[in-house]
Order: sequence, then C-alpha cells, then structure tokens
Amino acid sequence: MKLDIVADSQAELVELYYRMVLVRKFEERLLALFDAKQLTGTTHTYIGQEATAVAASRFLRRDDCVFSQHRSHGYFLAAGGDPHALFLEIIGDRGGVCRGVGGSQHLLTENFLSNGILGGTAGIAVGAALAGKLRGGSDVVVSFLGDGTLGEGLAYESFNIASLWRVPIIFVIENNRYAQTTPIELNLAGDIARRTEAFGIATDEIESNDVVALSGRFKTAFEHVRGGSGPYCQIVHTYRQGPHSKGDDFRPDEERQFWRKRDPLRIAERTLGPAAAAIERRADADAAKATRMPEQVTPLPLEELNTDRDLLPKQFEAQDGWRSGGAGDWLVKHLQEVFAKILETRPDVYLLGEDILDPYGGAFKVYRGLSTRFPDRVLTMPVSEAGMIAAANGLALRGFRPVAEVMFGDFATLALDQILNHAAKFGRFTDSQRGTPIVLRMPSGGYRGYGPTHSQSLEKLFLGIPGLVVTASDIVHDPLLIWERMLGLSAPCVHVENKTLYSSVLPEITDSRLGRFYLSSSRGYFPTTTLSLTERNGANDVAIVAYGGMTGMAMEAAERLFVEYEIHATVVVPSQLAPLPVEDLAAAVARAQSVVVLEEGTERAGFGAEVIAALSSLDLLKSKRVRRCAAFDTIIPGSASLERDVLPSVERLIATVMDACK
Ligand SMILES: Cc1ncc(C[n+]2csc(CCOP(=O)(O)OP(=O)(O)O)c2C)c(N)n1
Repeated sequence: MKLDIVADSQAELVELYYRMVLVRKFEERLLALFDAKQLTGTTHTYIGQEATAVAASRFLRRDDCVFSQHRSHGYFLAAGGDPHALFLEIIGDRGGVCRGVGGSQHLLTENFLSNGILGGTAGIAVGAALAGKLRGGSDVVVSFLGDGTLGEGLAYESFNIASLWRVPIIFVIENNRYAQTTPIELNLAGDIARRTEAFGIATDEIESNDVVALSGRFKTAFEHVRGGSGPYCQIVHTYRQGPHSKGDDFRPDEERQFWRKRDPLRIAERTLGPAAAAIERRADADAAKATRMPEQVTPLPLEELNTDRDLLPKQFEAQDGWRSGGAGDWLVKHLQEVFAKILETRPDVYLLGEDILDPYGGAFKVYRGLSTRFPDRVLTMPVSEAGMIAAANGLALRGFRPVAEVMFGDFATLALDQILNHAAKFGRFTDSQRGTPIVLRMPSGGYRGYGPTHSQSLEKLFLGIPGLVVTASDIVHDPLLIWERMLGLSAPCVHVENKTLYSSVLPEITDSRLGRFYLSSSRGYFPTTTLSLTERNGANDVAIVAYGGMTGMAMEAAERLFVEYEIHATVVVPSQLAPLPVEDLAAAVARAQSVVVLEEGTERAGFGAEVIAALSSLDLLKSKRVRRCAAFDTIIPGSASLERDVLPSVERLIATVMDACK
C-alpha cells in the first residue's frame, strides 16, 4: 500500500468526509456480519473516532509510515489502504493484506503496521522514524496509541528514545476514556500531556470530533516534525461509540447519548451541507463492495505458509565452519575486527546497545574503538531493552540491519515481547521477505561470580520460538563467517556469546586439525563441526553434543576420557541451535554408542531435551544410552564455589559420560 491522500481545500473536505464514512460503513457492515454469524474471530471498531485518523492521514506523504494497534481498520482505511484487501484479511482469505494470516489486528504493508500487543508498535515506530532520519529524507512516522496503552512501560521508553534521538514521529494519543471496559479514572493516574512534555516532546491537546479542527492541529504537528524539529505529540480527547470489540459495552446510556450528539460524521455533515448525502452514498456503496463476501473464502494453503523450513537461505557458498590459519587472539579481539569489517562493508548495519561508546566500548569491550571509527553507526541506548529491540525492529522493517547488544543476556527477558510477538511474527504475516532481520547479541553464562541475574544461559527461552534463529559463538567456528551468515538472514536471530569466551583464545586450526582433534564440518549455512581424537568420523564410544561456551569443556573432557579411561568421545558443536540442525546432529551421532548433551543452562526443558527428542523421533537413539549434563535446576549462586557446584564442570561431564558408557 502506498499512501496517497491528496489535499486541496473544498475537494479536501469532501475527501475527508468520504474517508470517515467509508470507515464507519465498513465497520458497521463488519458488525452486522458478526451478528449474522458470517464472521468469526474478533474485531475492534473505530466508530466514533474516525475524525482523528482521517485528519492525521490528510498530511501523509507516500513514504510516511503509520503504526497502530488492535483497533487497526480505521487507521488503515484512513491512510488510504485498500478496503477489499482489508476485508479479505479479516475473513482469512489469501487475497488479504497479509494473505489472511494476520487477521483483523495484524496488518503489515510497506508503510503500515498494526499489531495486537499494546505499546509494541510505539517502540517500533520510533525505530522506523530513526530509519527515515538516517536516510536523510523528510519522512514522518505516525504512531497511534490509546489512553489505556499509557499503562505500558514501552510507551515511556519510546517517548524517551524518540526525544533523545529527535526522530520525525508524531505520537497521536487518543483518549477515548476507556481501556476495554475500564474507565480512565481507574486506569490512568495524572495528566496525559505532562507525560510527553516531561520527555521534552512538543505536545498539544484538543477535545474534538471535528475533522476540520483536528486537521488544523495535525497541520501544525506535521510541519513541526517534517521541518526537523523532532517528535511531537497530539492528544485527542474523543469517544468510542461502539463496543470495545463486540458486545462488551457496559458504559452508561447517558454518556453514550452525550457523545452520539458529538458524532464526527454529523459534525462534518453539518459543515458540508446538502453535498454530504451524495458522498455518504458513494462511501456506503464502496464499503458494501469492499465487504462483499466472496462465494468461497480461500485460505492460504498450509504449504504456502512460511514455516521454519524456510528460515535459512537455501543458496550460499558451502564452506568449512572454521577459519584455517595460525594461532588466534582472544575472541573479543576477533569480534572487534569482525564488527569493524562489517561496518566498513555494510552501510546498512547499525550497532545498538547500552554503554557501547568509546572509551568504554560496552561491558565486555566488544565494540571498543568502533564508535571512534564509525561515530554515526554505533548508537548508544538508554537503559531500555524493550525500547532498543523495538527500535531495532523498526529499523529492520525499513531495510536496515540492526545488531543490538543486551549488556547481559539475562536482560533479554525485558525485550522478550519484541522478539516473540513482533520480530518473529512479521516475516510470517507476509509472503515477502519483509521480516525484521535483527540480530540480538546475548552475552551469557556464569563462571564469573556475577550472581543469579547476571550469569544465566537463557537461550532455551528462545529455542521454541518459530520464526527465530538462535546461534552461538564458540572457539571453533570462524566468527566472521558466523556473523556474515547472521547478517544474510531475512529472519531475526538471537546470538549467544558466553562471557567466558571473550577472554578465550581462538585455537590454531591447520589442515583440519585443532590440537589433537580432527575436525569435520557439515558445511551447512550455520555449520556443525565434529571434533574427533582419532580418524575422522570413525566409530566412537560417545558423542558429546556441546555448543557455545561449553565447547572447550567438552574438548577437555574428551581428551581426558581418551587418556585416562580409553573412552573415545567425539565432540559435536552446532553453531545453530534453533531451528535444530537435526540432519547435522543425526550424522554426527550416528556412529556413537552413547550420546551426552552438554549445556550450561539449567536442565529442565533445555537444549538437551530438544536434541534428544528430535533424534529419538528419527529412531536414531534406539540402541544408544543417552544422558544430559547441564546446570542443576536452581538459581546461579553468587558464591563462586557454589556457582561452580551448580554449573557443569569437566568432572561432572566425565562422570556423566562414564555413566552413559557403563
Ligand atoms: C499488552 C496487552 N495487554 C492487554 C491487551 C488486551 N487489550 C486489548 S485493547 C485493550 C484496551 C486498550 O485501551 P487503549 O489503549 O485506550 O485503546 P482503545 O482500545 O481504547 O482504542 C486491552 C486491555 C493487549 N492487547 N495487549
């Protein structure tokens, strides 16, 4: 969809009125279809509020973007979206805006996004506005929020970031006095305007349903923002005339009567005079046409729904996963070089994170030197993990490649909603590649004495999210290769970096040998590497599947098992954790008599469970003994010695292997 509302005085009022009636008639027809049981699911109508979105949309230009939430139809139609494609979306037909996959609340086009999670799109809108600013154009982003959404923390993170970055965004806060069924008095303390003003955002408020009066306010808002004066907030006090969704209206009759007299359509009708009737007939006819039920609803066939089968690029140059050559430096040094190279060669890549500017360069120094060399490409973030990932999503939606660092992986939970309910979904709403290919870097794990909330390995929380790739750094795979591959994805990716790795030296790998190990690589998009102490891929007693920071521990255990117990262990190191590289793992464990999965995270419902389930369901573990070695299912203690007791150790791994090989 391209926004195409043109404005020019008299014709303009006709157009504004037409749009408002179109929204009204379209949604009245939807409600009638629900009543007639011809529609299922849910809907949130914009009836009574039409003047706001229509007035705001009047000033949109082709490359501007609109973000809304659950009450999406009104905004979509006001911005010039195709009514029939919207209807097909609502009924779940493949001809819909998002092929019938998103449904009423979830619309994604080139410059329109709505989603059903309150507050989520406000943060994404900020990122999209930053994208416009970085491109140097005069695009404006409009983000519609309700009064109820002001209970969400992300709203404030968004105001803060928008103001700090002075991005071209208009927040439109519509106070329709209710959040679902709860009146504002029970939902919102204090004053709305003082909220945005406190962030230094120019703010105006009006109580009106008059599209002409509102147009005047939005004219000022757009001039302010397009003129480069930073974000703006337009508060509109209005009223929703219909139920929140369908049949959930418990508001007093007198109140509804009061507002019915202030119906935006009737106000505009009075201004237009006799001309209004013909416009209304035209809009009604168009709404009738748009909402005509097709003889048959044709849902997208399951085979055409994007699934995790399609998550990785199919075309790529297959190569070994490791970097051949002399002894390496600490991983952190390699990463600094990798990012310098990426920033040199990829103008679309931006680094976001807390405390990442020089001289500090991030809590683990991964970005040290980069903000000095690339001052415009390293963006320091306030302490707002959700706001940061939301901004990354917005940047990615508009073609950028953001890499976001949470200072400690434990903090990624604050951004979980942006990953699960936003990033991982967008590429699935659409048939195009219009996903949000962000990379989230998670410095993870313990053995550093940082205590319960700074030491966890939380990747298991992400392994079960469809639409998301999860990868890990280790001492075997070439960091440049892994990063180039991550930046070649069209899907979002969570990347685990164990903190202990930063100060680990990447070992020398020559002629496919690493010390006493023989290496073989699956040469997949994200390769799995098998390390064996005897001939390559030979029969062995046990395969230890380990990844990330556990790789070194598995290698040490394998050497000791060989020397001390004459047990031949191969170490299998996937660089991709999700979707699980089942074929690689199947091939790697095929010739082992036992399988042990090692992971630093707690055992319950972890990576090991998934590996074992996947291999079992292929009947690959039938005659093998299977064990897991993981952190005990408890907190990571602050006490260094107790922490060592809880986390996996070489001794515990050896004992687990011995048990498996009994
Ligand atoms: C994060 C989240 N919490 C709760 C809901 C359920 N919900 C949907 S709309 C709504 C009320 C929203 O009120 P407001 O922001 O004022 O928007 P309005 O519905 O009035 O347009 C609620 C609670 C949701 N969709 N997302």
